[in-house]
Amino acid sequence: MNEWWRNSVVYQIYPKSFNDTTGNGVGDLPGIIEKLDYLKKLGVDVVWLTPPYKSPQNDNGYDISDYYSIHEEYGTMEDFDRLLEEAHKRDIKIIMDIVVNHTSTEHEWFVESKQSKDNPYRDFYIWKDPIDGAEPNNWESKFGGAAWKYDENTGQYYLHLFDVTQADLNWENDEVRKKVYEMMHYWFEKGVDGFRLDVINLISKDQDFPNDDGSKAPGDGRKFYTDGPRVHEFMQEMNQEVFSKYDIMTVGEMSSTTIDHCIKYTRPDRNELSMTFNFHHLKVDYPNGEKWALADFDFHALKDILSTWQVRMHEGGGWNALFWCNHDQPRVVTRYGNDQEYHEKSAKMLAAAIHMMQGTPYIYQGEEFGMTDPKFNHIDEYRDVETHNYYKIMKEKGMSEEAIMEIIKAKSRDNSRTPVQWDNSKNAGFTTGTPWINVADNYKTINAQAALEDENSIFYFYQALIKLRKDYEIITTGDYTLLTPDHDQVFAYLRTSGDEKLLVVNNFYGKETTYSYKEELSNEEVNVLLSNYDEPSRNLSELSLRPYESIVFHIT
Ligand code: TEU
Repeated sequence: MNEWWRNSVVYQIYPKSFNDTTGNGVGDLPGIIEKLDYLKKLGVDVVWLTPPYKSPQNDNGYDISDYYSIHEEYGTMEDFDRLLEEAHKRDIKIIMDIVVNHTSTEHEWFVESKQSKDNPYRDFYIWKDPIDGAEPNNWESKFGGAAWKYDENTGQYYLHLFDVTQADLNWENDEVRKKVYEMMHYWFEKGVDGFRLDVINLISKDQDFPNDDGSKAPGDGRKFYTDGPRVHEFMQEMNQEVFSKYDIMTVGEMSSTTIDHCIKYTRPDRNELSMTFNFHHLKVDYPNGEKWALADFDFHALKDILSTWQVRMHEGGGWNALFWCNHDQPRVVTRYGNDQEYHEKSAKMLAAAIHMMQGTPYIYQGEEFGMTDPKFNHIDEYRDVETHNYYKIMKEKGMSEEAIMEIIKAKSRDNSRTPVQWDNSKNAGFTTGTPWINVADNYKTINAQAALEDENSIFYFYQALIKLRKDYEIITTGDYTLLTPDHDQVFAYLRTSGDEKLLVVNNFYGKETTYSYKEELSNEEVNVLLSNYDEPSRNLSELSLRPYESIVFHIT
């Protein structure tokens, strides 16, 4: 099998916020075509498009009402075909985000399903009788509140693990699976190069639908459907029926998963997926596992989690997707870096820290020139359904407006959804109209054009990292060892392949520090491949590191 995706770099586009060519304030597909040369310059191999399908947009497209058409504000199917063609001309592949755990309640299957208990589509979704006049169990929606919604008309509840307008499909139903595979073929026959599969590890539910007694925190029901009973069987069937027939890549988004499961999902001989996203390294700033609360990130936990996944996935023959940012996460430079004094240094350091690991790196739009959280102060500036749900929940709990907004400012998914800052003109060059969500204030200084004009910019650092992956096979294949489990500031690791080594040293803080590479060095040649400062120290037995300094050494 040709596994081109192992040394590829993927760029994620959230179309709504990428580039608007019509002036309606919403990004569109022609806007993506306009920027393909920019992406080519950056050097990425693959573009991942978050869902561009027809949708009422309650969850910005993750609520699909028709898998076979393009959301009107984004353009037409002709625009999509042109995008695919223009991307391919430039040797850029396109992978589609596909959401098959649930559909919009406006999807025709659900519209039919809720008509009556004996409708042929009834069993496409998960309907249950009330128990003692209430919800069938105590599972919670990931966006807050109960995961069940009562339907007056038929007297039953339907399951929605996300928004109430996102009804979970019933994967036990053979007909559902058949329809999903049929739809997947449609996109592959068009020529798309792969899929990112939304929350794909949640599709198989424990058919007893038990109450969660909370004995294993969190008691929200997730243990009864996360990496559920038949999930690997379904993935193998999907692979057999669809993926195996094309030269494509697949990446599964895995909510609250484990390493053992991710090895199963991605070990080539099991024929499931190419790679998985997991989120454990992005929960080290969740106090007691709670997203909606504030804490500094736990640096030791971060090193430990990333390193454990590196080592165990490698040993188990699995494959990681590497990333700091996506459309659900705050911007990493604000979160684990410093978006003020050390904006440029910390953005570059974070980039090197993740890109030199084993796996396939993902860059989220704007990350390549250091976009930050917008730090909106008022709830009216936020658009995200999850943010608004939590605002209500925290209000009901009696939390002060000020305390709520401090949390939302740090945690809202809208942190990554503000328009891409292309230049310093009005609305950052994103739109000539009124953007659907405000542009961050710092667009006059942090923007793509300024980055392109400065040879020392974050953009060119990402470009260099992508190029290193092409030039040094060890980045794709080498073993991984964490060198500094106990250092309070330094995350240093070694990649090894035969006699060749890559030593990657990152100072994660705004204070100077030192690091000593303990290995004996005799005749080896030591070269600096990349650094975010001029003239980095080369004395490996006593490296002095400046604030957020990052150095990649090649030792042969
Ligand atoms: O996200 C799934 C998911 O579990 C999260 O990252 C989610 O945003 C988080 O739990 C909220 O705190 C995927 C998509 O990436 C996200 O945008 C969708 O809203 C969600 O699925 C539902 O389709």
